[in-house]
Amino acid sequence: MEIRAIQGDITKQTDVEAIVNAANESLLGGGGVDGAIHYAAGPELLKECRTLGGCKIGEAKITGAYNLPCKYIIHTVGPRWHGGDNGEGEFLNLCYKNCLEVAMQHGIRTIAFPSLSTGAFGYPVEQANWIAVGAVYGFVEKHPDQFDLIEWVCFDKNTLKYYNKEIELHQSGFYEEIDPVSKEPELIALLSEYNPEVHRYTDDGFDWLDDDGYSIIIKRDGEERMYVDYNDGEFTLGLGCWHGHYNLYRKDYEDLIKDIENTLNNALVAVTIRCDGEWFGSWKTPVSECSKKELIIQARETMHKELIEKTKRNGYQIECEFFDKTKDFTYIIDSEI
Ligand code: AR6
Repeated sequence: MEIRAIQGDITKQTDVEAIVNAANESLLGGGGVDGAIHYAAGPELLKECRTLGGCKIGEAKITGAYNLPCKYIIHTVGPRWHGGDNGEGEFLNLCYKNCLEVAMQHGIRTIAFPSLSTGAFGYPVEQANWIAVGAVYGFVEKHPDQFDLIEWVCFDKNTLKYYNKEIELHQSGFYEEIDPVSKEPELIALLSEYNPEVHRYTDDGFDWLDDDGYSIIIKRDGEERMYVDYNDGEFTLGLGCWHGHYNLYRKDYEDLIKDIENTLNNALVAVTIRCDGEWFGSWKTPVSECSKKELIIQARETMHKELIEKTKRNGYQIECEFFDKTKDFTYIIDSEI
């Protein structure tokens, strides 16, 4: 079973039984890949399409392929991009799922997709790629042994680059989920020389933890300095005023371990900005990017417009907190007007 992306013209693919068409609701042809497929398949395709009664966004319908080298064409209608908050992702996901479902029903084992929705329908390819590749990997996981080849035939190099990137991430295990409960001993071992306190939901003040959740706290001179929690499907790392979340993907867990190690080595710094004593946000940064100039740039990136105006008038503070408290420092940024 192979999942891949190649560059080419989908109408010329000879190694698949079916190709997918990025159609519109009428199924009566159009521009882009739809136009190319109708042109290459010949007028008989349009005749068959007329009998189908159109197709809704996210659905898939199958026809013969006529003059094309493959056997079938699966027509689907991708979502038009309206900014991303209008269910575009779900519809795009449905397109891939339904095409594969139809293919499976027809015993099709090799299939080529174009980059659905990323042409005339305006879906940004850097957002369509992870939905598309995720949908295919998700389907294949649920239906193993049903396909021999699923590929994207990308018209241009840039599109190919984005699909390849996502496929590589899936193949490298980036999206594999780790078991957080089995990681508890590993985390405790990593922190063992700092006398970690481990808490569960039965402990006083920890009833916010789930049954399988845990909270590992490191104190220095009696004061909480760093913590690592697993709860509600994610890890949290806290240092001083900053905390960050890490999901259960293997790659994210590796980032968590790196961040813990860097925190313990005082190579990771928690930065907080305050204006008139009020907290306005925290983030983490490597110690190598902690010059006053760099921190001001980072601060500006996190601030909304109103806050920028306020800090210009009243000035602000940038606090840097290390695991080793003695290294903490604060920059006072005077008003800029
Ligand atoms: N082979 C492979 N990919 C192609 C080909 C080809 N021959 N031709 C274009 N592409 P689009 P959409 C790429 O616009 O965004 C039609 O008018 C193209 O570069 O074809 O889903 C329909 O009738 C892009 O990366 O599909 C609908 O009205 C990708 O295919 C509407 O466009 C998709 O671009 C559908 O829009």
